[in-house]
Amino acid sequence: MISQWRLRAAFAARLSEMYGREVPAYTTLVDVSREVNEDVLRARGAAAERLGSIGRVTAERHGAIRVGTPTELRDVARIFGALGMRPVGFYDLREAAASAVPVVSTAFRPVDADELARNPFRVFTSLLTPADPRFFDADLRSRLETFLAGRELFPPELLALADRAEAGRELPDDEAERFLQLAVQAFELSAEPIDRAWYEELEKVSAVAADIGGVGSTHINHLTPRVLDIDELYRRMTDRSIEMIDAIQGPPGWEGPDLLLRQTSFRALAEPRALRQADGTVTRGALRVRFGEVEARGIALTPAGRALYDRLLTLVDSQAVARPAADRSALARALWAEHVPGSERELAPQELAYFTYHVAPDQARKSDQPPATIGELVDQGWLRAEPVVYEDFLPRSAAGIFQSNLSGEGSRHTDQEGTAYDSGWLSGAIGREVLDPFALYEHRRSSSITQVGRELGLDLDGTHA
Ligand code: OOG
Ligand code: NI
Repeated sequence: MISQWRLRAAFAARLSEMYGREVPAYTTLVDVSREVNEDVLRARGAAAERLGSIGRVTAERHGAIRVGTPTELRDVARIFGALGMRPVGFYDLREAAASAVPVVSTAFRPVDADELARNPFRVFTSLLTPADPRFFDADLRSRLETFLAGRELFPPELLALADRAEAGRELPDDEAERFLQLAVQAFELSAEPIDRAWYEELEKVSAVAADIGGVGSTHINHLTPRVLDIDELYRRMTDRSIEMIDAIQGPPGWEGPDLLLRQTSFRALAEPRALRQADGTVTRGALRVRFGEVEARGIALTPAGRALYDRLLTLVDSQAVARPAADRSALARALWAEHVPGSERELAPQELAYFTYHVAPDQARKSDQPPATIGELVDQGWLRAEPVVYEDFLPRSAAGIFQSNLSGEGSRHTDQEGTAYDSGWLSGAIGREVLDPFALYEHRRSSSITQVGRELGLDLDGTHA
């Protein structure tokens, strides 16, 4: 029998192997990431593993896929459900991007701390929004929906195996092997010719719409390794003459602890694709859709911490407008130094970031009687505070990643009212509850407090003070 987490780890590893064959520059990115991680581990020792063991970080990947209909999304949820991954978070990239990115998204990922520690594989999953009149008029919408309704992304055998794996939380060896083969195959780039006129009609509206609805299958769009020093990674990739996008998305590099998520990517590469012309002949063309991305993960922020992050982003925007000659990342670094507490010890009491608490060894205690609050228990050596890793995504960064890799801006009818979608709507479309990331982090924090309270025989109310 192969357990769910081993299926997940095997799927991530095989997808990585497949993607490396399809996009060789990805392999370079993985190699450079590994070198950077080894150097950071050597230089910083145990501190390098504060946000995850080197084993977890080395194997850690996120993928990105894009689908066209709620039915396709439900099938994706069954496949990831087999791997112990649940939809977490709602991202509206239609609002976050300046170019036309007509999708709403979630991320499938494990949610329990021990499952994340075993293998945190996650997939950013986007659903096309043909009903949004800012992008699609009634005629195009109807032809697009008809096209999408006529394709099958996942064979019934794959879905049946997925259901069995999810229900039993494991699969017999031979079925696991079949499941993995079919699942990886479903995300390979198809050799099927693309109808050129249809693809180009959609591309005028949005390159993302063409990538999703212009072809008869889906594919993995990128696979992202995790790196411990993304500034160093960026320099080393640039030294190897790999053209990176202009900036690292997310928080600036700074002296304080890593927070949330920093990401960057190399530009989408021209890949050979078969194109069917209007006269029926098939020619070889090239499309630039798939790219390589890398990320550094930091500590998860509370709603207050996240509000501070969002406010600082807006401040950077307005300062950059006022001073067009200034270096954007220098502006961001200065604002962070001014407004964000520079250590874990300060972030916790201000309740800006999530930590879990653990009883420290007896010899660490600096007092005979345990004090009454979490903050004092930590200060007096009774408890250790461990940062909770940010396991999710950032809409502005995701939009930036999408956008910097699009061939054109697309178009948008700004006089039209956008169709409103939210997490509840997406839950209905998937037929599974889209979980709230803050609630998951808060649950980890509060259950660790309940646990240490029990171990020390104290009645802790859960607040830091
Ligand atoms: C997804 C882009 C967003 C991330 O890491 O923020 C993303 C896509 O290109 O389909 O992957
Ligand atoms: Ni990504």
